[in-house]
Amino acid sequence: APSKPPSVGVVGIPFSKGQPRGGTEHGPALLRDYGIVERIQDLGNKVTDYGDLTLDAVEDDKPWNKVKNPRTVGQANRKVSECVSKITRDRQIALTLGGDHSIAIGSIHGHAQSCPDLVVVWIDAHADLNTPLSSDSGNIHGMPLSFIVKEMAPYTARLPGFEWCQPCISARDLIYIGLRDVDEAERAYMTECGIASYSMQEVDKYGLPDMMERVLKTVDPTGKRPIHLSFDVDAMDPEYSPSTGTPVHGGLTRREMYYIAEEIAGTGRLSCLDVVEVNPSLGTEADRKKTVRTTVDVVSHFFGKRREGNVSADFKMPLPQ
Ligand code: Z70
Ligand code: MN
Ligand code: MN
Repeated sequence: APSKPPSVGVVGIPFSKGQPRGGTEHGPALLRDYGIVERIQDLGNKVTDYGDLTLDAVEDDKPWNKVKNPRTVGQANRKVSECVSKITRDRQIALTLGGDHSIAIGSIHGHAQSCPDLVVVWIDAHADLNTPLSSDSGNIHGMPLSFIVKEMAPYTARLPGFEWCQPCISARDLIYIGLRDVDEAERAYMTECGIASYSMQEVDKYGLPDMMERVLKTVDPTGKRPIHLSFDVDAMDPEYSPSTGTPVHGGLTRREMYYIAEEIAGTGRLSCLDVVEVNPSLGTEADRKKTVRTTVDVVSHFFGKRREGNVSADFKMPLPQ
């Protein structure tokens, strides 16, 4: 176990151009207003808040075939990469507050600049492995991993705005949890490249304890490598996180996410956590509350909160005089 509590660097990424619905650019404000930074601090972590990135739309950003906003998404991710690279180089855990899931391109890329031996755990209802050629929607938030995984190079195309971006992880260093809405091309790529997946089918089959043991053994049998955890809140069932762009029924429960988060925290190797696809503009006020509450609760378990209870370093036990 690490002798001193980890130090965390938080950055907001107010971005929505990887998908068609406005609102994810307000994700960071919603999470901050609900007290996400204080919650992590109160667990004994040293937190540095780097504020929100300033991300502008590129003018005359014409679609590339079906792909929307390529230059805007490319330029934003270049900034995300630089920021996450800096945070993780200083040995802080990076916490990125999205924003839609396209921001994981920059987040993983930047993390890999500082920690080239990282592994990626991708928790999502979707595989986000479409290429600019296979995508039906043209939304880049459904494609981030196609830019990042080396084995995807033969199947994909270069996009304007992404000249800076090179694939930086191997297919064997990526694992999915929670999938239940995977496109045909994505399934074919996963099989071709040999990407391991614990879809909801495997969650049901193995149960969480056995599954998490397999997840960690599969990507890191010796238990030494830094973990990049990309958490799309639509991995959870819409009952818990309704305010997101593409809710899919049959997802992870709050309790299952607590288990996953506590197991990941227990490795002591979490090095970057993306929290993406919170969209405060979708649903009712009650939906928004539910979503932010669940999300912040889950994040607190990634940063040390345990259901068995926590004792802080400065706790003084009341004793009889
Ligand atoms: C579909 C696509 C997606 C999130 C939707 C959906 C992708 N496979 N990802 N919502 N978070 O458009 O490529
Ligand atoms: Mn996603
Ligand atoms: Mn998703």
